[in-house]
Amino acid sequence: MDAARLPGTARPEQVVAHVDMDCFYAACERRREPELVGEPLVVGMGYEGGETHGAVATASYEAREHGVESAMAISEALERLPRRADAETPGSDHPETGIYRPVDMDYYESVAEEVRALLHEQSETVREVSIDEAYLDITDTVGWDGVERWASELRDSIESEVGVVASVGVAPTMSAAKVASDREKPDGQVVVRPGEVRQFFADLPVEDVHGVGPVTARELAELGIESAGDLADADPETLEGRFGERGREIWRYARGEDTRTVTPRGDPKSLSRESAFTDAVEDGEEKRRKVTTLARAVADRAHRKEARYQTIGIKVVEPPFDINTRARSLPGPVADADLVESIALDLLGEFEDSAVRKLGVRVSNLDFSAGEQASLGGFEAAGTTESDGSDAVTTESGEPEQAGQTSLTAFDEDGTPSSDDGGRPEHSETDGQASLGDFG
Ligand code: TTP
Ligand code: MG
Repeated sequence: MDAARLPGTARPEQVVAHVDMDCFYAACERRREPELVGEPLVVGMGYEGGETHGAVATASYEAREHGVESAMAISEALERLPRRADAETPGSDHPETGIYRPVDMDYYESVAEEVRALLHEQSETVREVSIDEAYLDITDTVGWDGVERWASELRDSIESEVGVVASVGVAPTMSAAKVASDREKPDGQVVVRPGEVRQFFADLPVEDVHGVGPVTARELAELGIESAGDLADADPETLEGRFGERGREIWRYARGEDTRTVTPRGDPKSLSRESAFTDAVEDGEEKRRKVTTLARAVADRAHRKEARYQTIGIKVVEPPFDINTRARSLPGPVADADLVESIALDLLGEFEDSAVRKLGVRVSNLDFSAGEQASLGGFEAAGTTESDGSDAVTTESGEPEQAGQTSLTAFDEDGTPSSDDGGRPEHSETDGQASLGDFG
């Protein structure tokens, strides 16, 4: 059967590539520290050298052989793969040891930026879905002929020019391309041609079907549906009865039908950075230091994206989950790192005596229209007015959000929920991956 001509396939001729870096954070660490190549390497979020708290952001493939995987507690990872230094102490009976590193999002983001630049040379239609993956519509730039060579050259250039390793999947639909990029990881590529999509899915576990998470997979298993092929052959009415409209949707995906086309994202609505303390902090100086660092990181991000901002805000999380946001709007859009810092610090003043477990800084009301820098005139006026307490500068969204209702990553308004990977925000401009939640 020719999957490309199934009803519901929008552009039969569409050629979609999905590019996903291999053990991305670990690959970044290896890029700047080549001695780590070939070693079992674990990158921990909320982890600090020598400690046992935090969670695994990613593990190198060597570390995965020891059962270490993303989102596992560092303490558990350490049981499976002891830290190198620990094992060197006399009496250790662990011959196999690994190296642990804390996350460094700024660095990974800069590496991701280099990869993105390279991808944008390949096609005008690139959709970034997370820090390390993107879809490319290569219908016009590559087509089906020679697509294997294209994928292989792309992987080579990512490796030689950026210094990280990518896997690539190419298929007529986005969902098949995504599954394909995962099939031969690491350092792999898989091409699924039109007409092969349904066969390609047939033997895969049902979790590989777009829109099927672990919960749905369990329910499907109860119906005797374990492979994508089983799902494709199931009665759509029965599925609809059980799962509603989504039942028919996953049935279609399992049959290789996917009408989505690769659409580049619009500009983000806000940019933010946030960071958690290991234990709640009361010390004013320490809080100010963190906010200063975050403010600089956000201003730098905005600068790289050529975005000006009219609103500057902070997020303060008090234990256990009290999320407070404060923001101040300026009379016009600006681009001034010092102003981000001084307003963020000023807003933090209200929390001078609070115990704080997480802090964030955000700029919003973004303006991408002007390539040139904002004139400082508007700024200084704003700054002055602000300290005068004039109406020209307003404080907004001063209401504390309800504890437990807002996820810690909700600070990022621009994150659209991902339909690609079980709810991880697709367009997170925030620090770190949302899936790991908080690791205070
Ligand atoms: P992934 O692409 O899912 O994982 P990966 O690149 O580490 O490994 P793979 O070779 O299987 O693609 O995620 C990209 C990065 O996102 C990953 O390097 C670290 C981060 N991440 C988290 O912080 N938490 C998570 O739970 C996951 C899955 C990823
Ligand atoms: Mg990856």
